[in-house]
Amino acid sequence: MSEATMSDERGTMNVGRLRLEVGGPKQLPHTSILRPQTSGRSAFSLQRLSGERGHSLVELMFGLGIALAAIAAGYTVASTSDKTSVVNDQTAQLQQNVRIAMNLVSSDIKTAGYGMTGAVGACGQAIVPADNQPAGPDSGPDSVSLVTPTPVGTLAAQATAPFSAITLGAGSVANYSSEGFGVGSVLSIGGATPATVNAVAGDSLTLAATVGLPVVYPAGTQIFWLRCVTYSIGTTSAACSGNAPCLLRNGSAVAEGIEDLQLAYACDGCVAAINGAVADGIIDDQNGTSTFDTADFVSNNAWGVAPMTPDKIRMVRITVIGRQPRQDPNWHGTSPTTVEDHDPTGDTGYTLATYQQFRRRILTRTVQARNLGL
Ligand SMILES: [Ca+2]
Ligand SMILES: [Ca+2]
Ligand SMILES: [Ca+2]
Ligand SMILES: [Ca+2]
Repeated sequence: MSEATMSDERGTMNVGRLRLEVGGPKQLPHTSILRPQTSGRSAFSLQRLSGERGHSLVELMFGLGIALAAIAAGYTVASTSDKTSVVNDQTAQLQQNVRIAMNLVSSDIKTAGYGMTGAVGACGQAIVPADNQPAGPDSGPDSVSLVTPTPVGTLAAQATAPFSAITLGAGSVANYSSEGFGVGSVLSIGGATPATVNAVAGDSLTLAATVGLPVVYPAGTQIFWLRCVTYSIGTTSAACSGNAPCLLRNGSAVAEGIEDLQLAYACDGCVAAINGAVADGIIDDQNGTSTFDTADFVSNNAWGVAPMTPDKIRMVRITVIGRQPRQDPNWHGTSPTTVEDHDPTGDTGYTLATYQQFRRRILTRTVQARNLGL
């Protein structure tokens, strides 16, 4: 404090004196003190000049010091501000990535199935869980496969049962053929009637079976293509087409910076001791509390042994963990968080120091599967 005060005082004094020097004699007022008197004038000038010459270097150095200090302070503020700005941008991006991933997975789970009446591609059921390690604690992310509807077009003309062919709007088939739409594709007509494509000619589709129900679908009815999609986590830059990790949907990166996906399932009719494993519209009470709570979601199971099979799933608890793409050596984040049956400290290559240098966001959402058809 005392040093600062001294500096301030010296600065004020010196600044004043510097001004006197810079202003020069021609700016000085014609006061009686400075008014020239032949001999006195030269004495005054010599005295002033000699005095000023001695101080001006010190003053200059001091002034320079103040200027440098001011510049350094300004640089420090600007540099800190830049770093804060970068961190804020990355945090906002992280939030957005986690939300994108959650919205994709949760919306597909909500519509999983969509009136399917048999296997769709690799999906034997509307939801096919794939816990990382079904027999015990996980050492990585889960994946899940789902039957999802893609609207591919609308009926070009009314279809009145019985019918075994439909025609879509011009260009509909061409729009999706590159994605694999064609012979063998499973359809849902108007979200109500299932069908399978047997032959394709332009936008006319021959169906594998005749729709015999007494139904009429007017022109403009939406036709959905049911596909089995798989969500998983990519861990290499090749898989993610850029920075790893990422969320993959059928092998294509759909959200950056997603490190973990964990899923737990609540089911009805999946416990032999509860209502004889018959679904009764009430989520089975896994922990015997007589209330529906978080422990009624099953996180560690193969879902391959009756009665705990995928067709009994009614709700899904989804957790998405995102992290910033780059490590921040100055950041020492929270301790590793166990999500569902995945404790990251058990992962291959885990070290606490590295783990803590990533900023993370965890988002959990519970969704109801509404369209389970089987
Ligand atoms: Ca798991
Ligand atoms: Ca497990
Ligand atoms: Ca039940
Ligand atoms: Ca319970």
